Amino acid sequence: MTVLTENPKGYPVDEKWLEELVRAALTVHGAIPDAQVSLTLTDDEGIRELNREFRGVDASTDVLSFPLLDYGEDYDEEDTDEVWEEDDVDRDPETGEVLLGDIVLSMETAERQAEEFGHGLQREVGYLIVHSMMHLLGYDHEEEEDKRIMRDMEEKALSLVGLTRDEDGAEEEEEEPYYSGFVAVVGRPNVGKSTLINRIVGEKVSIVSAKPQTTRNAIRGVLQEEDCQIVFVDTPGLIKARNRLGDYMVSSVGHALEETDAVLALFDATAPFGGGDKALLELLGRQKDLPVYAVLNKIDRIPDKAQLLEKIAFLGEYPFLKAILPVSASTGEGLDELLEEIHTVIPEGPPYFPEDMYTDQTERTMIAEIIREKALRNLGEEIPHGIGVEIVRMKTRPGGHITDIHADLYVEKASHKGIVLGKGGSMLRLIGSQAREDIEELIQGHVNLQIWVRVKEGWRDSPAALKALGYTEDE
Ligand SMILES: Nc1nc2c(ncn2[C@@H]2O[C@H](COP(=O)(O)OP(=O)(O)OP(=O)(O)O)[C@@H](O)[C@H]2O)c(=O)[nH]1
Ligand SMILES: [Mg+2]
Repeated sequence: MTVLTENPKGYPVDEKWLEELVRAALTVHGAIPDAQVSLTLTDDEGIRELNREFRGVDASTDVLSFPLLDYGEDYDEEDTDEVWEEDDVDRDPETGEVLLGDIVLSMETAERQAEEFGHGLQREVGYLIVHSMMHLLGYDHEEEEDKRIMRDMEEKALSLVGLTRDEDGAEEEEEEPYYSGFVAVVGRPNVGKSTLINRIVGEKVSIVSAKPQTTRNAIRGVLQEEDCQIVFVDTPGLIKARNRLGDYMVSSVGHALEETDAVLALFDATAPFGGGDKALLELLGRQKDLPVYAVLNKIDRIPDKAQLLEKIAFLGEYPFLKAILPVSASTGEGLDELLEEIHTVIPEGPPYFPEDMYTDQTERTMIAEIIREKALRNLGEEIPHGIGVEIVRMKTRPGGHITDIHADLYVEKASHKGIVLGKGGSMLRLIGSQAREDIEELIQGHVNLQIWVRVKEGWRDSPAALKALGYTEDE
C-alpha cells in the first residue's frame, strides 16, 4: 500500500499517521491493501479551485474525493474485490497497486471545524480522511441506511488509530465539570425560609404559613441546573426549646450546619433585630471557614429604603458575613444576585439526587405536611403548635384514578378538638377540601381524603408520638 502525500504548504501533519488512517479504512472495509491513494493537504483556495474545475461550483469544502474505480449503479461494497479484479482498473505501472483515487483536504477548513465541534484537529483530519477513503471504496451516504453503514465503518476505522469518541483526549477535555453542594437556610421563625426555598427550587418543597414554627424538619429542596445541583436545606425557625419537639427542631438546625457548603442566614427586613437574631449571628460567627450570607427578606414590604440601609448597617457590624443580600422571596427580587453568590462557593462534585427529583421527602410526608399547612392557615393562634398529622392509610383504587387517604390529625387538648372540627364540622371540611386540592395537584390524580381529629395529650413531649409523626433524630 502506498500513500502519496502532497503537502506543499508544509502543514505539520505526520505522513506516517496519514498512512495509518488510510490503512485503517482499508482494513475495516476488508479490502486487499494492494492499493495506492493520493492525498493532498491544501488550503481553502486550493479546494475552491478544484471545485470550480471539476464540479463547476465556486465554493470551498472541507474535503474532496475523486474515486478512480468505477463502482457502477448497483454496486455493493462487498463486491470491491470483483471491481478490483477487472482488467480496466488503473494500476501503478511500477508497483502494480490499484489506484483508488485522490483525496484533497483543506487544512484551513479542518481547523475551523475542529474548533466548531469542540474536538481536536487530529480527530477532524482523521475523520475527513477516513470519510473520503470510504468514498474511494464505493460507499455513499445518500440513503439513511447507507449513511448508517458508512458512519459505522468510519467509527471503526477511527478507533483502529485510537481516535474513538471516548478515548479521544481532546473530546474528554470538552466534558464540562459538574458542581454540587449543600446550602443551609437558617433564621428565626416566620422570616420566610421556606418561601425562599420554594421560590428558588421552583416547586413547593416546604409548607408556608403566617404562623411561626411552621417548618419542623430539616427539609431538602434541590435546585437542578445543567451543570450544577444545589441542595437547599430548610430548617425550623430557631426558638428556645420548650419541649422534646422543640429540642428536635433546634437540633435539626445544628445538623444542617454540620455538613454544608454555605449558610443563608435569613432576617425579616420589616421587623426589628432581636435577641434571637443576635444569638444566631454569634453562633454563625463561630463556624470557621463556612461562607455565611445575610439575607434580608421581605423587601417588597419596605417602601422606605432608608429603613433597609439601617438594617444593612447593623449587619455590617459582623465582618464574617460574606455579603448582605436584600431579597424578596415573594416577588423573586434579588434572587438572581443571591444565586450568583452561592454559585461561587459550590465546589465540583457529583449529583446527589436524580435529575428529576426536587426534594428528599416521601409523598406521604408531603401529604401530611399539606394537611398541616391548611390547618395552620385556617386555625387561630393557640392551636397550631399542638397539631400533628399522620397518614394512616393511603391506597390507590384499582384502575389508578382515585386514591383513598386516611389521616389522623392530633391535637393536644380535648378543647382543641371542637375548634378544629368547627361548627357542624365546617372547619375540618374547609381544611380537608383545601388540602385535597393541593394533594391532587401533587399526586396528579383524584383523592378521597378523610381526616380524623384525635386528642393526644402532651404528644409534643412523647418520644413514641414524635417518632410516629416522623420527628426522629436520624431523619
Ligand atoms: N411580603 C412578603 N412576605 C413573605 C416573604 N417571604 C415570606 N413571606 C411570608 O412570611 C410568612 C412566613 O413564611 P415562611 O416561609 O413560612 O417562613 P419560615 O421562615 O419558613 O417560617 P418557620 O418555618 O415557621 O420558621 C408567610 O406568610 C409568607 O407568605 C416576602 O419576601 N415578602
Ligand atoms: Mg418554614
